[in-house]
Parts: sequence; structure tokens; C-alpha cells
Amino acid sequence: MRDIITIQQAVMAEDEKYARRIRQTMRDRKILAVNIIGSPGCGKTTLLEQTARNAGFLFAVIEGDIETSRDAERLAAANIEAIQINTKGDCHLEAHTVEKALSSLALDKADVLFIENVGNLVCPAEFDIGEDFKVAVASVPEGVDKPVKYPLLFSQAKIVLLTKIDLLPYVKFDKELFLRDVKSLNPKSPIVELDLTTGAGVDEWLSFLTDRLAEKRAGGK
Ligand SMILES: Nc1nc2c(ncn2[C@@H]2O[C@H](COP(=O)(O)OP(=O)(O)OP(=O)(O)O)[C@@H](O)[C@H]2O)c(=O)[nH]1
Ligand SMILES: [Mg+2]
Ligand SMILES: [Zn+2]
Repeated sequence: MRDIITIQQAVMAEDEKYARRIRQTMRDRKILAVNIIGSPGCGKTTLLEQTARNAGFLFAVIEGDIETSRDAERLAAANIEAIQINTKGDCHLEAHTVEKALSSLALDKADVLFIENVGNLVCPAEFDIGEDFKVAVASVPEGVDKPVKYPLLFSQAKIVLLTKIDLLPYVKFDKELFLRDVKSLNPKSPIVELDLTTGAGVDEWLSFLTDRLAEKRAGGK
């Protein structure tokens, strides 16, 4: 058992080198790199589709899934530059695969790179993939207790998104409790409520991103 832990630590240390290299590349190119993390089906790809409709910046996407290129195909259909990584069983993305994907993505026109991580609330939060910040996505039908059960993601995220608020009338979900729990884990980060069927709330998400992009261009973080 101890040997296995040692190997995993060695692999993670190696991967940090790739993460540092990605971060340097993104800094040189002044591209904001955003790691989007949430459960399967919480609305990550729909968020990107909605983002494309109104964004005042250009972006490219790395899609992480265990199998299929369905998400990349959805984005391509919306004229979004996207490349798919299939992890073939791994439940999170790692920096070495992200770097490989980056080399086949047209980034010359991109202001922002979104990385949609594998649908999972647990280990994607543990891996640095060279991003500027992580986004935590939770959706109403998942239940109100997700932030307190999976605190690492919600405490690290620079912004927390609550999707599917259109379902509030139909699903037992104490929104005030959700907001309180997130605030207690992460007092500084904004929480944005989204209905991605209509795009309600997307302007607030876009304005957050525009501010972070301006900071990146100014050389800060
Ligand atoms: N009612 C409602 N449905 C939504 C909302 N956002 C996404 N959906 C639906 O939820 C389902 C899953 O959305 P996706 O965007 O594919 O979810 P995802 O997080 O990318 O899923 P994975 O990539 O499999 O992890 C789709 O049927 C969406 O139409 C929302 O705000 N409200
Ligand atoms: Mg998706
Ligand atoms: Zn994993």
C-alpha cells in the first residue's frame, strides 16, 4: 500500500511540471485558462453553448470525457473551436493530456481557454491542469448537500455556479441553505444562479470572466 502511494505522489509531482508549462504558455499568450468542474449532467457543456451566444471574447474548449466526442461535436456545431480528450476510464483530466490537446487546438484567436473536466465532483479538484482558476458547477436536482459533501471543489473555486434554477418549483431544494453552505466554505467567491434553458444569469457569468480576462491582460491574477 505504501508503495502505491509513493508512485502516485511521484506521478503527481511529474504532472505539476506539465501544469507549470501550460500556465507559462497561457501567461505568454495572455489567454485565461478556466477549469470547469461539476457532476455528470450538471450543465457544463450547455454553459459553454450559452457562453458562445453572448460572449464579448473569443474562446476555445478542451473537452474531457471518459468516452465519446459528443461534447466536442456539440460545441463544433455551435462554431466553437473544441478538441476532445477521452480519458478511457480516468475520472479526471491531468496536465500531460491537457498539454497534448493544446498543441492541436487553434489558439491564435482565443482570449479564453475553457477546459471542461470529466463529470465528477471529487478528484478533478485535486489536479492542477495549469488553469488560472477552477469553476464549481452544481445543479438544483443534485440536491442541496453537494458543497458540504464535496468541500474541496467548492472551497477552491473562484466562482460557484448553480444551474437549473428553473427546476426550483419542482425539486426539493433549499436555495438559502445552499448559498449559506457555499459562503461558509468559500466566503469570497461569487455564486451565480443560472437557468441555461433561457440563458438567465449568463450575463453575470460573462461579466465575471471579462473582469478576470482584463486582470490577466494587465499581468495580475
Ligand atoms: N432544466 C434545465 N436543464 C438544463 C440546464 N442546464 C443544462 N440542462 C440540461 O441538462 C442536461 C445535461 O447538460 P450538459 O450540459 O450535457 O451537462 P454536462 O455537465 O456537460 O454533462 P457531462 O459532460 O456528461 O458531465 C441536458 O439535457 C441539458 O439540456 C438548466 O439550467 N435547466
Ligand atoms: Mg459535458
Ligand atoms: Zn479521478
